[in-house]
Amino acid sequence: MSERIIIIPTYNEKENIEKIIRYVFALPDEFHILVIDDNSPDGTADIVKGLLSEFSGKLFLEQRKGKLGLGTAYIHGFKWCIKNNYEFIIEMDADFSHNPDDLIRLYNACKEQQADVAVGSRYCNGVNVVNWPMSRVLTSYYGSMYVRMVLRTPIRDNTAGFVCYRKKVLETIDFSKIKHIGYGFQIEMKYISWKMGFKIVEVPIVFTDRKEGTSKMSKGIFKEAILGVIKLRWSILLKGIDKYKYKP
Ligand SMILES: Nc1nc2c(ncn2[C@@H]2O[C@H](COP(=O)(O)OP(=O)(O)OP(=O)(O)O)[C@@H](O)[C@H]2O)c(=O)[nH]1
Ligand SMILES: [Mg+2]
Repeated sequence: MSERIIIIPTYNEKENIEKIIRYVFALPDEFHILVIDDNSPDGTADIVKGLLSEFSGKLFLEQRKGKLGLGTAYIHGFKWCIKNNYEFIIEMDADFSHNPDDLIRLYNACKEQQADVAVGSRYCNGVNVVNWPMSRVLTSYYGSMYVRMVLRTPIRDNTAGFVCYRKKVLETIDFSKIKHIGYGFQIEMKYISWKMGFKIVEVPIVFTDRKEGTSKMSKGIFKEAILGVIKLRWSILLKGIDKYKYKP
């Protein structure tokens, strides 16, 4: 039984999913993988199903009925990982933008530096993004600065999707209170963890644009984040962080 697991949400990732699964299982350190597929029309889930017996006991698949968004996919995965008693729960994209070789550094930041949340960060030392068009680099970089200003957090890469959480962080958060589904979800999770007093460490990573498959980013996801951070700040100022605490 591994104490660490990666959640990979997928929507139409047939070009990437088998490669990334094989890559992770070929790493010297053991990580389990949970794929959350939203009924991808390109048959991503069938590819995963074809690998389940080969990687029995360390590869898992959860299928949802349709495209319900990244945030709810992760929440579904978090609940599954808590139930199955994993101590370190890592978010990672399927498209190789996050280099699986960095997984161990995220894990070590939690295990050895006693972080509760380790964020794979593009903006620790300048900008570490490869192959993104300049417009997207600027949007992401200044977007993250905007979030820092509004929320007054020390976190540099607020929209990062390569993150390791200790189980106790996820057990403390009441997921029914998380409102965002896109980038806003990543911002909200980090902000709430920080406000609750958990220790957050940023680990520098290089983020590379996807080579295969297509982006699921949309203008709606972007707008949700812009307004969402202002609402989030106000909500916590007015109602306090306790509203986000899970009460069994
Ligand atoms: N289960 C599920 N996965 C999703 C959904 N939307 C995106 N994903 C997955 O979430 C990860 C991140 O999505 P991406 O499309 O790579 O988003 P991005 O990284 O902002 O954009 P690009 O890298 O430009 O494609 C990928 O593994 C997607 O397949 C969704 O609604 N449901
Ligand atoms: Mg991507």
